[in-house]
Amino acid sequence: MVDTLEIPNGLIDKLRAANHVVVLTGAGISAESGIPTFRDAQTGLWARYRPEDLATPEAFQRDPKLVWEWYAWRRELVARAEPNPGHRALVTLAERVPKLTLVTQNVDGLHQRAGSENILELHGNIFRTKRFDDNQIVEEWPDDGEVPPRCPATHSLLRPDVVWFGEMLPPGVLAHAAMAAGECDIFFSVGTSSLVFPAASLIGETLRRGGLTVEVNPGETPHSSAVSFVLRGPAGEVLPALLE
Ligand code: BV8
Repeated sequence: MVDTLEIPNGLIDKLRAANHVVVLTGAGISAESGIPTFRDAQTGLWARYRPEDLATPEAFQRDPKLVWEWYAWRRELVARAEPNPGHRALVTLAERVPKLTLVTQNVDGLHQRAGSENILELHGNIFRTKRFDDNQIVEEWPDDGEVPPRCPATHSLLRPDVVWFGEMLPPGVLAHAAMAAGECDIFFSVGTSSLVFPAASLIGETLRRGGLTVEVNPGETPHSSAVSFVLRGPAGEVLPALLE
């Protein structure tokens, strides 16, 4: 519990003095909304599936129905979930600091539903759908029972508008996130195992120039020994405590 985990005064003072704060979030910030993380051994999404079996273009070409239904199941799960105090604390933080750049690896849209704005979605959004052939977003398709559905105009198979392993991230979004990490006063890494690239390399843009870095995570990550502050607890408790 956070009350056994003191928020260092030095960090509170730095946060109050900060002009530009970057927050990078991962699946961990949605864990307290009931969304399984990717690597949580017990309930993790990967516990039942291996990433290369589902989150790759090859997997979709191999078994489009399996991949579509896995995302449909996750969309259902997320639609029933609610943003948690961790998401909401970031909305408040954006009101407190002159500039907050929120970068997320999550595709669940919970930051938007909490009220955050101008979110940099590095890996897309599970509620957007696009043509497999040419990546054009498609808003509607016939509910004719075909799985995956097809674009009514071109008949291309449809897929979620998320970045799969082996696919490039949206270039503009990644460049914006890297620029923010390169100039911010504080970089928060919240609820991410920091194992997936290039997202996991963003903190390096801050570390390299001796900027302040904070890890919010109940568990260790490859960055734990390098960051300025480690707040070893759940985001839903640690982030609100930062604002007290
Ligand atoms: C790319 C969207 C250029 C889809 C995701 C071989 C071939 C091709 C590429 C590679 C390769 N080898 C390596 C790569 C690069 C690859 C990669 O990084 N692989 C890893 C596995 C090594 N990256 C890519 O492919 C990227 N593209 O590089 O393109 C390229 C192209 C061709 C060839 C070479 C290079 C694309 C990566 C994006 C993949 N898409 N998501 C979907 O959602 O289905 S990744 C997905 O996994 C998430 O988006 C996220 O990024 C990642 C999961 O990480 P986390 O969010 O950190 O979640 P995780 O479960 O791991 O950790 C949760 C954490 O929360 C834990 O630390 C836990 O302790 C903590 N936690 C738990 N509870 C709480 C908490 N924290 C706070 N509070 C709590 N309550």
